[in-house]
Amino acid sequence: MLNQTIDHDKINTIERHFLDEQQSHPEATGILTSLLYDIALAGKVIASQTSRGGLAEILGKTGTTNIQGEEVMKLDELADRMIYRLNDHTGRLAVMASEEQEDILPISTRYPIGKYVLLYDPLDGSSNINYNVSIGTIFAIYNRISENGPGTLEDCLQKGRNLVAASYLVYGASTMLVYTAGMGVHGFTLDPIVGEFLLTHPNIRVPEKPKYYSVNQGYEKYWSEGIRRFTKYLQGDEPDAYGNYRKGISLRYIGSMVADFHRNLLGGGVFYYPADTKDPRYTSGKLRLCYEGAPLAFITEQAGGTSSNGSQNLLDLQPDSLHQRTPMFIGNRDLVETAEEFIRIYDNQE
Ligand code: AHM
Ligand code: MG
Repeated sequence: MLNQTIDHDKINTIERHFLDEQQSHPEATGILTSLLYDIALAGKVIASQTSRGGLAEILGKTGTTNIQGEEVMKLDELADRMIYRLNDHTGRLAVMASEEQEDILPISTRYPIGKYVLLYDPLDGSSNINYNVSIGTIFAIYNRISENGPGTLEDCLQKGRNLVAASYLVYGASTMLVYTAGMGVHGFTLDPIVGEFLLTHPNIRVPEKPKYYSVNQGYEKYWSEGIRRFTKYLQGDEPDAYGNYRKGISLRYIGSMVADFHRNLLGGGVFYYPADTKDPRYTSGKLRLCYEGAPLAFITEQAGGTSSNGSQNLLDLQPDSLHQRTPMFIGNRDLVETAEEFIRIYDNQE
């Protein structure tokens, strides 16, 4: 139950917030608003499943591997199917694509075709599922670029710059949904009793002073010279290109990018998953441009931060394939730019 002392005039539900934003676009048809609401609903359903964890006997491996060659957990499949099913019949989408599926996901001919394109990572950080550690979901929404008929692969392979909206949910101690539709970044916390997302973090801005760096330091031996020195710089042990040292910042690494990203968005910092110089599978890093990089890059930029693959803004990269991987640096602008500088100087990368 909501606390009786709360001023109800100030309670902003996610629906009310979406509608308010829609009103500042007189040309808006309301379809995007409805689509965002569909996403919030999918998030609520997934949150209810993740919070039940082992109780619902949904943990454990299914014995199959996904397109990335990783083991698929039951909860991943559930989230994947849930998002598709909640969105395939609404008439708002032309096509979908999921990190768990090899090809684009067409809309059945039984249903009307819409004008938007939805890409999603149904459960990010799935290696953490069995340990009751925070995981998340990421959504990317584009306008279709094909003229008519069923949506195409080309509709899904757009630069992040074309994003209309992006959102993630983090299933942590509480469930939060954070989104941007190009008018700032806003965060909502799920009230599990009322079953509604309430606005708790309006207009999120990356704090100017970063607190954290987030990277899997266990892979240090696979890093390039530039990444190694950049990390030392973050620890306060290496000067930047101008000979300046910074005060060391704390390392925090959960291993669920959404959760690591979320903490750094609110606390300030940089998350990076660099290229691996030894493992041929990860020479472009591990994370996926379309499902993870681009949507979080859009959110960061809207919050005053930036992103890079080491030399270029993630939003400017044209994906060639749905599951393309990319090295990723994301967070406070000065730290991301300093990472680029180290890479330029020590790894001769332009
Ligand atoms: P996933 O989408 O299959 O869960 O993989 C992505 C995850 C990210 O959430 C996280 O940042 C990264 O993989 C962790 O990888 P590692 O264990 O190599 O540090
Ligand atoms: Mg992922």
